[in-house]
Amino acid sequence: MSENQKKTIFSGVQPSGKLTLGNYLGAIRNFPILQQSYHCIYCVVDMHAITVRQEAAALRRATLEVLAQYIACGLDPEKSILFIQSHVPAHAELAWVLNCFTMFGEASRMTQFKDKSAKHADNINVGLFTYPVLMAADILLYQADLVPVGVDQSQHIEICRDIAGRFNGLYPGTFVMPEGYYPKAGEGAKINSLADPRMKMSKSDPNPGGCILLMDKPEDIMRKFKRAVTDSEASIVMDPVGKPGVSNLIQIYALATGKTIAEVENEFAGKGYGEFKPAVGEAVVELLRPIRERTEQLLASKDYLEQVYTQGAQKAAYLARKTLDKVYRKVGFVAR
Ligand code: ATP
Ligand code: LTN
Repeated sequence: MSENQKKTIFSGVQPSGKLTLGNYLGAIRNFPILQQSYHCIYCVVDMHAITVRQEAAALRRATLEVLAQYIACGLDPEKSILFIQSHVPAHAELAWVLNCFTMFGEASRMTQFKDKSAKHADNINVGLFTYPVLMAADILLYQADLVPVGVDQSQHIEICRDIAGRFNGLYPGTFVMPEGYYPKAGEGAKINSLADPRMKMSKSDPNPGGCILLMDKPEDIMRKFKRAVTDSEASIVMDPVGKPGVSNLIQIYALATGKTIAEVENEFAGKGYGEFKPAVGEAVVELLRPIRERTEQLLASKDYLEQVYTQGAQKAAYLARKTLDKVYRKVGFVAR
């Protein structure tokens, strides 16, 4: 495929804490696969992260850690544009314009807003409310065709498409209409908490036992899997409704080993949780070991990371500016 025919991919991850196995299996794992055949742009969305209170030093550390983990998970800064959202002012600038093309009612319907408002009842700020508009700006600035994310983000992709459609209706030909690119069911679409398998594994989960972090040490990973909540009926079969805990573990084991769900069920037919849980732990330890080691090396090379995010921001800013100029012209702002 020639360079000009390649489609554009955009995605982002918040540096709101330490990355989890859910972030990896649901989203980041797919990022490097796509960089061969698409123009890929991957962002660390620090401006989204401050919709929830963050400690400044921790946010700075987490931002560099997500960038390092992008590279450790296989993204190549020579092939993909890797950058930090707050380094490209066009994100905030386009978000303002799009705020004026987003209806209060449609933003009110976002389940993430409702969930986070309930979780942070003492800080229901306007940024949390307009979070999806900033996310729409991220995507539309780069005229992205595809957005690889976990299924929990599908409502945000839909509102982005609604905003783009409304804007294009008034000002034809402004934005490419993006599409979500989700893992299939059973292929990492939704990894659940080990402590409460009906809930999504989330980096902001207050219960650390439920969450495997990419930087967890092998002994911590083993302990968390051995304590994973399952059920009293010790059979290893996929049944997401009746046996959510075991089904979550089967999915994780299948993804970590490259086996199908049926192969996993066969492998453990007639065996109990005492054998299965440590096997899942070991598979995940091996999956994450190279990522953790590479991340540690990269975090020790601050100059290299700085070079990656500086060059990434330059390339991103050039592309973003082109779209922003077009939008400013269409809405009637006087050219600078
Ligand atoms: P937070 O807990 O701060 O809201 P998060 O853990 O949900 O964060 P994000 O930064 O919002 O993580 O998400 C990064 C990417 O990881 C998104 O594409 C999201 O869909 C995906 N993702 C997050 N958690 C999971 C999960 N448990 N299973 C599958 N994909 C997930
Ligand atoms: N809301 C996303 C993070 C995000 C994003 C984006 C993902 C912000 N901007 C643009 C894809 C494209 C999340 O994963 N929670």
